[in-house]
Amino acid sequence: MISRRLNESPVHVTLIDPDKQPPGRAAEMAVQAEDGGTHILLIGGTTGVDAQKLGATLCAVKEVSDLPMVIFPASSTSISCHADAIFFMSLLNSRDVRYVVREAARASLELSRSGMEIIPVGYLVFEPGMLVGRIGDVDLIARDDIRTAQEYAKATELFGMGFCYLEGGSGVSEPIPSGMISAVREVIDIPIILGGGISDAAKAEEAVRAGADIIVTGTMVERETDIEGAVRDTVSGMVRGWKDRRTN
Ligand code: 1GP
Repeated sequence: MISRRLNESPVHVTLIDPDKQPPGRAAEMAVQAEDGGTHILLIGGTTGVDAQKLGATLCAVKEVSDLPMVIFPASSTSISCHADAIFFMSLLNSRDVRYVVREAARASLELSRSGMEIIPVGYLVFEPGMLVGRIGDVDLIARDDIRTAQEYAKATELFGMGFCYLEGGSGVSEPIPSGMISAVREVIDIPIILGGGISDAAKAEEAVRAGADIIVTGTMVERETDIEGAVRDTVSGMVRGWKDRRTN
């Protein structure tokens, strides 16, 4: 059960976007991330990922890695029988009802028949949001608007979603501030997934210390030549942050 793994802390997730490299390269990245100690592979991207591209990357990765593979869907067509699980997501602060619920509803019957593990995730996008902010027509949460973030996060929990995903936007220079993460942590008990701008161990450590349970890194893995080393350092930073959090 991937949800059970995600409920342990801290969990490092490597995001692989099938639109960014050919399947063979994605497989190499997965092996190096696995050797560095990542726990889960998240496969998907905001644009340019059709079912064929998604399936090809999942198949290539499956041949070389035993890590659980979770789909990070962009729409109702982001489904593949080659994955182990899928984030069943609602982009709660989108202005477009398609991203709040319509795409999820469209996928729901096929998903429930697929046998794939379905992981319900409330997805909240913060400034600057980057590509997902634009494509998702997001009413971005300001980085210092603690009240709005807490309200959305609490709604995520009250809706019964298992995970609250705080997204700063892929490729952003700085992750969501630690003060914002800890403010969200104060009002919910469900695990917090944090993504966007985690580019080194220190940032991962700070985010986990503040209250993130699961860290997603994408750009770091795309840019690094030593993926294994970068992931290993990031995981070590997360463990340090987690120990501090437990003792404070
Ligand atoms: C996925 O946004 C994250 O949610 C990934 O962000 O590419 O900045 O690691 P990075």
